[in-house]
Amino acid sequence: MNLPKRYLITAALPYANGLKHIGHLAGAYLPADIYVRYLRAQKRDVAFVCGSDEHGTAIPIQAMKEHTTSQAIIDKYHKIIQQNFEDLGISFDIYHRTSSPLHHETAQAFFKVLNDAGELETKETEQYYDEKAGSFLADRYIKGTCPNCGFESAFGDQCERCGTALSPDELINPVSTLSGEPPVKKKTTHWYLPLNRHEEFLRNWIVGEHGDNWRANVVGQCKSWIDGGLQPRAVTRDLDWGIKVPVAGADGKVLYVWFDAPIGYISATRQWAIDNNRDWQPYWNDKDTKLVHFIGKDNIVFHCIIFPVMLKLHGNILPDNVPANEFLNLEGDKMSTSRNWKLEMQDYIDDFVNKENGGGALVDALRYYLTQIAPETKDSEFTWKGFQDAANSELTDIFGNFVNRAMVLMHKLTHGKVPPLHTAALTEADKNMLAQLAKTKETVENLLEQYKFREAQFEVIDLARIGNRYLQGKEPWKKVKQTGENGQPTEAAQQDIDNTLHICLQTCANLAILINPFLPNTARKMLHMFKVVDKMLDWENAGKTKLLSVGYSLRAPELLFRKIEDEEISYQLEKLRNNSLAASVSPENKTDTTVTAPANNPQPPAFKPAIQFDDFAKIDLRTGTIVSAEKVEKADKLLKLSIDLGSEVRTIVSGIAQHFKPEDLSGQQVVVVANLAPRKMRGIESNGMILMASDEKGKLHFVRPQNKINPGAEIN
Ligand code: B3M
Ligand code: ZN
Repeated sequence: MNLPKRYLITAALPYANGLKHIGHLAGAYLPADIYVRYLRAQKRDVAFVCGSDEHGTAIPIQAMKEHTTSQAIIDKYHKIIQQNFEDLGISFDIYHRTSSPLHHETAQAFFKVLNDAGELETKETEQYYDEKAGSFLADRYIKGTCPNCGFESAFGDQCERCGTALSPDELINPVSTLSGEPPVKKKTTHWYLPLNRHEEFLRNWIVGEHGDNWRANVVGQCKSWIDGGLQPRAVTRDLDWGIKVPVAGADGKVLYVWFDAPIGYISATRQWAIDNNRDWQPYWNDKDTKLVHFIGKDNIVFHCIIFPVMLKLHGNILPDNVPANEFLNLEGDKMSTSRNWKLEMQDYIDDFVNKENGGGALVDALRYYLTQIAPETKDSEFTWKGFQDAANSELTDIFGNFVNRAMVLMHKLTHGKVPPLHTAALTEADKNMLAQLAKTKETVENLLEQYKFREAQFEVIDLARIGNRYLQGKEPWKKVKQTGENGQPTEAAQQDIDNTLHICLQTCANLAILINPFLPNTARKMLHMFKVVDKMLDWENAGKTKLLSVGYSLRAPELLFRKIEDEEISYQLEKLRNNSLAASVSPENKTDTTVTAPANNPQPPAFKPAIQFDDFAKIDLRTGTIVSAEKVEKADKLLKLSIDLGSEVRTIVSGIAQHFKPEDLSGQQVVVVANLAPRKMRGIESNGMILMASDEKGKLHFVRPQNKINPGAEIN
């Protein structure tokens, strides 16, 4: 194999507009990290760059939602996301920001090179404009009725109800979300990247050069784009958030976020080089650099069509591969922020990592499962049960168990020391096991070089599985009973015990090296037990059979993993359902469905910020008695309740159908927030909210007076 001189590995820059979920992690960051850790163990020259994507309309839109500024949004999410990655062991060499001056400068210079060379076109078009707000409207800023499903709040780029991709012209009765007024059309000039001029180059490069070595889904998507005919693509926008177009007379215009974001890889590399006293240029200009973009499938066109054209025109190298992943679903459904059907990195860290001493084992458990189900060729699915099985049956019962048995037996049968190898006494099984080490190394290496992380990890676990089988077959615990006249094991028996444990321990050392790219915390823990230094993890050591020296005494074994309990899984499932229910009914109802942590996760949620008494006094809490209850049609979580509040009988819709049978409810006393503004749910007007508390299993209970009292009584 002809090795490149250096590697530049990028992972998609996450928008700093909200928390990122495990689908993002599994799609780009984790596979990139595994690959980079492998390259580093191979001592190859590698830079792993990433950072926040801080432009585009997504940012000001989030700022509107959170009633704050765009700057505050990017500052907030950049910090959280960066920390999340660090907590989960994603080992970027730099996590940069596209809001940095260095990036603005890099992106503007890039644009100028293309524009000065005549590689961009300008065109005047008509675009929606909000006269009241005095601003052009990005597609997302226009709402109207979806021509496809009739949903009244569809966005100008997409209907969130039926999923159809839209353009603002297709909306019926469009209004501006800035002022609520209907927008008008106004003329504006923009710069375009004429992709149509580069069709032949793209076809030759993607289909011709890489048709056989890139993933089929990537080549397929690109091919159908090119076959459909490429159009000039606008690379500027009328927007006040972004990188100013560096041309006279372009006031009020910024670079399109998808023009500047990939240049973020270059500016990140520049900043990394500055910080480390390196030269960034060869990483982007020298043909002997291997550039690999790790992304999710929704970013394929940008990384395989648009950015490569930009790079070619600018005189940079092109990516060698773009191993894009498909999507990760969650418990039978697509992950979605608006429907709150997701598992955020932050959630996993809060619930599993931060509560655990060090948390490394649980970081690795997540990394393990996400790689096991990596959507490399088709969409795949995260289920909590699957996570539990992966952690318990594979990590703990196979990998952890093998290492633990080898260590325990070594302490029992060979005085806590690495026993010698008696070559003359080697059995067929011993020889096969020793030969397996080199075989597994080669297989794992080949798979990693081809970005087949799921299979590569499988092979590592398989080595532990083979090790377990070997140890089981050799039965050193029985051999120790083959004693001679002195009561000690016979020489033959002791030699066989020595050989078995020697080979098992060398297998453990190999496992540490091979698992290191995937589960770095586990590898480190193993080093500690073996009392060896980091250097042992160098990839060139894999396959070797003399990694732990004979006579060397090793530490007592520590468990590498812990089992995931059933309660932890049911808690997560309940939390997922309740969060999505809260999103599907109303924000106010969130308190109806808060789940508290299970007993072995005893942290209740943090307290909300202090309020003044006057704030509290605004809430009108009353006792009520349920008169009747019925299920709401086509909503398996909602009940429609009639509640006697003394002076009137109210209708309240509550998300409690999975906790109570309607027929059990009449006569029950509850506490009602009586002055909550009415809200329609599934066409029924709900007038108030019932207070609930949830137990450690997530089951809901009514909060009510100690003894039954008159309905309508005030609660202070
Ligand atoms: N921020 C979209 C995304 O997070 C975008 C990626 C940019 S990579 C240069 O999916
Ligand atoms: Zn629709």
